[in-house]
Amino acid sequence: MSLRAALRFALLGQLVLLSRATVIDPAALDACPGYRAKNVFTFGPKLTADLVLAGKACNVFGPDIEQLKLEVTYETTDRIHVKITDPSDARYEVPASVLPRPHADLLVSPHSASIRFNYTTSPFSFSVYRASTHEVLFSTASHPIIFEPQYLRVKTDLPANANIYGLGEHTDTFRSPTNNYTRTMWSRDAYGVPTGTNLYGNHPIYYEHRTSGTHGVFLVNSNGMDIKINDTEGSGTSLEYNVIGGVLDFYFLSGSETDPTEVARQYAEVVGVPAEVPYWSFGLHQCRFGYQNFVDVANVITNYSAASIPLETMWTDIDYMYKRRIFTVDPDYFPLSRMREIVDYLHTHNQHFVLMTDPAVAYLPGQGYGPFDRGTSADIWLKAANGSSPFLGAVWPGVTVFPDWFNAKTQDYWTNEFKMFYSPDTGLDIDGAWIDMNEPSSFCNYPCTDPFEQAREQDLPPARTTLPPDPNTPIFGNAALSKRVDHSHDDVQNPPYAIANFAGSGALSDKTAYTDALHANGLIEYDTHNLYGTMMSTATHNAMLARRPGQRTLVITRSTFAGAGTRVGKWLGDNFSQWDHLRQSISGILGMAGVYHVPMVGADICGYAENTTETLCARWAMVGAFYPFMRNHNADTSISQEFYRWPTVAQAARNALDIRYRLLDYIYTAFHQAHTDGTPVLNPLWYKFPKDANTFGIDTQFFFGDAILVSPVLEENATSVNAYFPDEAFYDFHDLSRTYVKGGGFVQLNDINLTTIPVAIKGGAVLPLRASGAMTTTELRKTDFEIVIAPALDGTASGALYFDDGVSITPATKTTVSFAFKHQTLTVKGTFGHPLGVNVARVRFLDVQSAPRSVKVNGKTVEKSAIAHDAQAGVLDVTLNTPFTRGFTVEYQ
Ligand SMILES: *[C@@H]1O[C@H](CO)[C@@H](O)[C@H](O)[C@H]1NC(C)=O
Ligand SMILES: *[C@@H]1O[C@H](CO)[C@@H](O)[C@H](O)[C@H]1NC(C)=O
Ligand SMILES: *[C@@H]1O[C@H](CO)[C@@H](O)[C@H](O)[C@H]1NC(C)=O
Ligand SMILES: *[C@@H]1O[C@H](CO)[C@@H](O)[C@H](O)[C@H]1NC(C)=O
Ligand SMILES: *[C@@H]1O[C@H](CO)[C@@H](O)[C@H](O)[C@H]1NC(C)=O
Ligand SMILES: *[C@@H]1O[C@H](CO)[C@@H](O)[C@H](O)[C@H]1NC(C)=O
Ligand SMILES: *[C@@H]1O[C@H](CO)[C@@H](O)[C@H](O)[C@H]1NC(C)=O
Ligand SMILES: *[C@@H]1O[C@H](CO)[C@@H](O)[C@H](O)[C@H]1NC(C)=O
Ligand SMILES: CC(=O)N[C@H]1CO[C@H](CO)[C@@H](O)[C@@H]1O
Repeated sequence: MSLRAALRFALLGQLVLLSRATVIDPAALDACPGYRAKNVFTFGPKLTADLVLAGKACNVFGPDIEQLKLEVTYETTDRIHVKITDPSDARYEVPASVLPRPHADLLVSPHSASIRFNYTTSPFSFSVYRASTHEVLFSTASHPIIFEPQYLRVKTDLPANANIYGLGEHTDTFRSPTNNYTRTMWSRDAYGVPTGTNLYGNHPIYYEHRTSGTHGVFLVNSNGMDIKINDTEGSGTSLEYNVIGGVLDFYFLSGSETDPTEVARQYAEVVGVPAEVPYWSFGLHQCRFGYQNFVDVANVITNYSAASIPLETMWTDIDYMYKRRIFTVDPDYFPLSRMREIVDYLHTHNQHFVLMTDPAVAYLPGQGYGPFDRGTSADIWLKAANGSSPFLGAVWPGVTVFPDWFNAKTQDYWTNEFKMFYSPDTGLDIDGAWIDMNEPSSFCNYPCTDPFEQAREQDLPPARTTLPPDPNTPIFGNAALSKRVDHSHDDVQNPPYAIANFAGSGALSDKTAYTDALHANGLIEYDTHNLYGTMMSTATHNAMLARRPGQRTLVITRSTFAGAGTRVGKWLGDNFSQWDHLRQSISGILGMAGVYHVPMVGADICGYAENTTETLCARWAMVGAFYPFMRNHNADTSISQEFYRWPTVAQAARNALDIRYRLLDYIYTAFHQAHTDGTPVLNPLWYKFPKDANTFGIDTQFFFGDAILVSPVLEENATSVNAYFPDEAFYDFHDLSRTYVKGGGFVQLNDINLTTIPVAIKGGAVLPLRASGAMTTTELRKTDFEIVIAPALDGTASGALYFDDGVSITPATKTTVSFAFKHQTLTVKGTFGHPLGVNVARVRFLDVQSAPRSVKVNGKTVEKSAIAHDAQAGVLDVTLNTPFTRGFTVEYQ
């Protein structure tokens, strides 16, 4: 959550911004000399070369580096690693401690690779093409590479109107705009700003889709950058990286010619598969900024239960803190003993509790504030440029220091603070952690020469008058780099190329830690800024793990970098209660869950800032039931928006939660699959219909899992939606009726009242659904299954179910079930290591036009009384009521 006053500054920033971002003439860059390749060696899967400046330096934003090193490695048959570095200088690279790289010991021959690297020597340019078709996927031809101390440029030509997805975090359409467009990567506490500006996190990966296939390009670089995508002339799109540091470190992923999700699995091989989260975390979460005291918090819990809306997890924002200092409770408003009562109450009712923790620690020397004192004696704060005192910012509690996640002692500090404050015995026994403000955000405007003054001006809790003690000299260096990066000749505050940072005045250090702030291992924020949130995520994940060893954690963060999903989930930040923010949330969750592998994601339901309305909140409650992470949250000055506040919203929430809970094991299974191999848990339509160009731009509908098509109403006052149905059978989730549009087409769905959301099952799916009505996920796990078979046009269907204890990282026992349907026979097979403990109540076959002559279960004809055929809906129900402890078959004739 952002400071209300921050809005004022953000708007000021907007006026100043455009003057700061660098505008360059593309023709001038193309006139640069580029490089010539020398000493090209190829041996097996590796190619190396020296790149020598090929003419008079153009020195656009600093001196061109004379000689570079090129290294190309075929790491798998589907992945090529291309790295261009300066051999004479230790330039910054994303440390492997933050983003571990895949092992590439099974090197492959270029001849067996599905994509290949090609190059020209003079001038040097390179391309990557698909081996089967020779189609060029990436090419720098006619766009010389520029490599300067603080400016790197690589540009590729792409087809006209290219379908590009990714390069988040962003608020644009899911398919990237291609016309005169700049995407900026620089983590920022973004509040109330227009679309198209830099946001909280950074994922420099894109997938490009063509009807001939889908591939991916990942630039491993955490420095600030502008990525320009331009199809102004309409003749072809260009994509240009303008990066202000680091090295060129690309992974090219071949994807596949037929299945777009293949590229997601290949990307997971590079950045890691998403973490599994606890079963309970798929339940409904309630939060707000502005709960006044513990009585308020308790009342929300009882009011949910009185309204029969299943509340799984209660959250509390920074309100609970004493003067907004982390690891404290306000003794008058949120006394520890009463908060412990609330946590106990939740736990005895199989419900859960989450609290917010920010990174910034109140700077309170000599005042007995333990978290500050312990961090000071451990000497783990991020340092000012001179390395001798902590870097100071101004955040919620006033003047603050920031933990330095690169300091090897910071994890112990953080783990210990979590252990003490969140102790089950003496503190608050949280079930999940919520981390915010980790861009890192500072309210101090640039130049932040006097954070004390700025804290006073911004009414942040009391300004301190005592001077900071000299901190101890750092006692170790985390050897992320062999040589310290030499930035002595660089202007790290105002680099010659100014990325289009939207924060405050646009200066890189505005509203955050200074770019010259120094880490324990010698790295500076100029290089590592975009990693801060992700490193805090790792430390928090580890601290939570230390509290409950062996158990999955739920950590929800605001700022992320590539790879964050291996440890944490994320919410989309401080949105507004506006219809377009409801719409944007779909593109946002598709990016996180479908491209970046941060699948535990959701937007603040009903909107964070401003006042929601009954209709917006009703529609949003229903869309939110299909976010993997479903949380209602709002701001302190907004009207209350718990779902029970309006009868319509309460009913909408009950209806949508009913669908969500029935599908909970289905989405849990999808998460397990994602954790296993990186298969996305949410899918844009084109992932499933890659040849249908109508689907490429659709981001108002999506697949929850791979078979539940959600087509919500997203316009104010609308009661209909023009939904696209690709060329396949679909079945309405509510009445199971079938829709088929030959070749695919739009269908206007009418009379969608405020408590209904259109949801359809894609033909080809077998769904293990739970019974409805559970008020907690614990209760849900005790309800029976019904198996729904929705045949594809070819008459077949398949599905899966994964089940375990729901909390262990490595469960002792697991159940894995597969469902296959063909020739009017459902075959269920599995290993039932973890007892489901419930029955299969019935099996429901869809698209059965006439009553069957007979139905057999495990080859034995069943009694007529166990069969019901609804000719109108085309549904055949077979009642089983047998324990779900082994496989079985059901066939009809
Ligand atoms: C490789 O590059 C050369 C030089 O541009 C070009 O002539 C050749 O066609 C390329 N090969 C493929 C398979 O694209
Ligand atoms: C490109 O966008 C910039 C900034 O939004 C604008 O000033 C410029 O006129 C646009 N140029 C073209 C060719 O559309
Ligand atoms: C896109 O190309 C046009 C025409 O060359 C140019 O004027 C504009 O500045 C470019 N936009 C960006 C964002 O680079
Ligand atoms: C809970 O419900 C009661 C009765 O409707 C209402 O007076 C109260 O304001 C509600 N409190 C909260 C925190 O929701
Ligand atoms: C180091 O820099 C900080 C912040 O600019 C400053 O407050 C401090 O006095 C400096 N310390 C020394 C020893 O120069
Ligand atoms: C929201 O509603 C409250 C209470 O009616 C009002 O005080 C506040 O100004 C409203 N906020 C906005 C942004 O309209
Ligand atoms: C929806 O209806 C309300 C009340 O008639 C009106 O004020 C509002 O402008 C309408 N919104 C849209 C987007 O048409
Ligand atoms: C809303 O529509 C659903 C589905 O058509 C229907 O079951 C329900 O009764 C309607 N609700 C109201 C309040 O009209
Ligand atoms: C500035 C900001 O945080 N915008 C967010 C508002 O919410 C939408 C989803 O509702 C996000 O996509 C935006 O990033």
